[in-house]
Amino acid sequence: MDEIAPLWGICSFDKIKSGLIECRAKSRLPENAKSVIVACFPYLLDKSEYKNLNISKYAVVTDYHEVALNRLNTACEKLKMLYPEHEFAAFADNSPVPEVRAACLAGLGVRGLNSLLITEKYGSFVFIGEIVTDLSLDCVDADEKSCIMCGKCKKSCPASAISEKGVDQSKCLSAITQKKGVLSAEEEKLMKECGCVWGCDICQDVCPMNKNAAITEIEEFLCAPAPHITSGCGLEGRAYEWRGRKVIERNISLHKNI
Ligand code: B12
Repeated sequence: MDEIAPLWGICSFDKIKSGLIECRAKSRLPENAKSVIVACFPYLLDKSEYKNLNISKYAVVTDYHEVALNRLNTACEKLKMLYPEHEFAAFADNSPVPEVRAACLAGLGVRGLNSLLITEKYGSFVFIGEIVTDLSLDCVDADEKSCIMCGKCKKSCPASAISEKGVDQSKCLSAITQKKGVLSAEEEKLMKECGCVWGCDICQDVCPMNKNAAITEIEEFLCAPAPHITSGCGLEGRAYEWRGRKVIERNISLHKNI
């Protein structure tokens, strides 16, 4: 697994079973799932790669769904050769697994007030992916811990989406940038003020636990950064491709009118 991801751990499926997310991918879960191998894929780049940044840092690198799934599927193939009678299914993001929770249980970090996993080495700038298997593995099953609760993310969120109850998805600016159709005047104003065409990093950028976050060593992320998107630019292989051109062009046009 060390070749697949620089940070990984294992939690038992039983611990997350009650919080599974309803989605199409749920049908791929192995019957009798017992363990979840959770992997973190750090994505922070050197500051010099963020010149003229107009999208969230997670979207600057090659689409993480592809990168994480390629790597995790390679691991699944190897595991299947070692344990042919067992099932291994890889997921990343589009997953029934509540990934932040699973990562905390696997001992990979703590849950931030901003609801994100914060790791010691890479801060919260990691993607999460996992392999669910019916093989019984030694599980960490750590106690879920919270961040230092300084409240900076809550205070800095321009949409007041963060509270002790969690993140209000209907308010979160990252979700607004993904919305289809016509935005409300309030939503447009927020987007214009923040100047981000896709996603939002404010709650991560102000987090003191991210101060010394290490840069990624993942080749696929280092090789083709695209920090700035413009009208008509290619969407292929990027994390925002799934949302389609209409939404991206609408967001870009909002920033032209500032
Ligand atoms: C829906 C979703 C969103 C929504 C809603 C986010 C939200 N916070 O609710 C929107 C579109 C807004 C969003 C935005 C972002 N997202 Co998102 N998102 C998801 C997705 C697909 C599902 C999350 C979910 O609904 N989980 C269900 C809930 C119930 O799970 P949970 O929060 O763990 O639930 C438990 C908690 O409620 C827990 N609990 C809550 N508080 C506490 C506190 C304590 C102390 C304890 C013990 C327990 C606890 O009890 C529940 C029971 O299980 C996940 C992928 C996945 N499959 O998990 C990615 C994911 C969380 N997103 C990710 C990312 C990168 C982002 C953005 C940073 C992208 C960006 N830059 O714009 C932003 C961050 C915004 C933010 N601060 O949350 C990453 C996070 C990586 C990390 N380091 O944590 C994930 C894991 C995707 C991935 N594979 O990497 N996202």
